[in-house]
Amino acid sequence: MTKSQELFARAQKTIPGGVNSPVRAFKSVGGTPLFMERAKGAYMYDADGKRYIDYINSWGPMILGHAYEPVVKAIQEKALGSTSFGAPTELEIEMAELIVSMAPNVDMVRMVSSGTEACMSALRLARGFTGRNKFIKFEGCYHGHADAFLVKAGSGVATFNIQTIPGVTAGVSMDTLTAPYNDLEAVEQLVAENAGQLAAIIVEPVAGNMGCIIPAPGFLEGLRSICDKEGIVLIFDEVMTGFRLAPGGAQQRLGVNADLVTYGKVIGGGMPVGAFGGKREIMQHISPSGNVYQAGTLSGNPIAMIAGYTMLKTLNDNPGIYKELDDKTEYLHKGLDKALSKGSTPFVINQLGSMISVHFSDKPVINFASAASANNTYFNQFFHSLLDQGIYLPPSAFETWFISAALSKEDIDETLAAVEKAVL
Ligand code: HOZ
Repeated sequence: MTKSQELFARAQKTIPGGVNSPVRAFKSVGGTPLFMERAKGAYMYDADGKRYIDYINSWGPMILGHAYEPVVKAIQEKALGSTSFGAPTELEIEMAELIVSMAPNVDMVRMVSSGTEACMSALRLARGFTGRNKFIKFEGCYHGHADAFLVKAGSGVATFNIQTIPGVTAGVSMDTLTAPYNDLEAVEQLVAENAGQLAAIIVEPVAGNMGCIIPAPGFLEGLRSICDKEGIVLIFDEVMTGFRLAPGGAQQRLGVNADLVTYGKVIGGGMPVGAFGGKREIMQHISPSGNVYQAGTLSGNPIAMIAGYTMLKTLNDNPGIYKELDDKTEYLHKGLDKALSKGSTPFVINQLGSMISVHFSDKPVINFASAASANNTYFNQFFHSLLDQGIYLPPSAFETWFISAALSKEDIDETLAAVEKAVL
């Protein structure tokens, strides 16, 4: 029995399913989740001491690799001055100023403790601002686990194929309208059928919770113009793309601005941090300057702030990192193309910047339906073969692989050699 197997058996006695977030449980790919002990740079080491090249990177935050020294040192120093005040600090202003300077079209920002909170609060704000209740989300997009978003959601909900979520009331979900990703016509139809009732359209500008799915040319621009015409708040969920695709996230990289943007993952440097921000005229409706209530004891927590600030400052001061990340991911993309072509199973590689994923499908993967119809049983075999060879991919075809700056060309070559073995 491995140490991970022992730990998993023990964990299941006191933690539901043995994990604190469902996708980690390996339930869809089968087998025992690996319990991690430590990580440095591009590598994670499990409880049995085995090394893995990491393509999850904590589901996105570790863009500079694990235990990035300046972040670790900043946390250590900050902790000496107390781990929480529940009162404002200058560091929070510095963080807000840095975010506003990096993100296009963000005049004001509110810090929270997770991407879920960020999306939940942005939706409440859009509703409070417009005085409307309904909103549109896209099938297979995941905006955290607040009730209103758990309708045709991606990530774990898609991985476990949960159609109806007990505890999410019909009353809450009836205001959630859904359209297929990349389908502007479906959005236009919903908007026409619900004229004057839509508070928001929320979208992952590059979808990352059904594998990686790229917005079709004109899709985001189309959403922008529908929202402008109808007075609907356009929310970009940049929890995955924010500060990853460019210093100014997907808004900057793809050249489309949202009215509100939500952040998580990279913004916390590995600590529990989220944020939502946007135009001043909307943001000032948040309490206490307005009446849309939103709060958090640990919001703006000093340790979380210093980790996130140090990470963002590094990215802001070294924009060359983005080119490096893109080049590495392109190299991986080309190599995967070559290695997977040696096998007989058709595949699709979707990539934008340092987000990439593989679907085993013979047709383009452009939305949830095409992601779900891929050969996900084959993905599970592929996943396990790579895991045995020391390559740690997300344990689901409905997740994106995230590349870190710590990953070397040699690591990618090692990965590609493992991919060749996996498909032959
Ligand atoms: N929501 C994350 C994937 N999209 C999973 C987080 C986790 O299990 O740690």
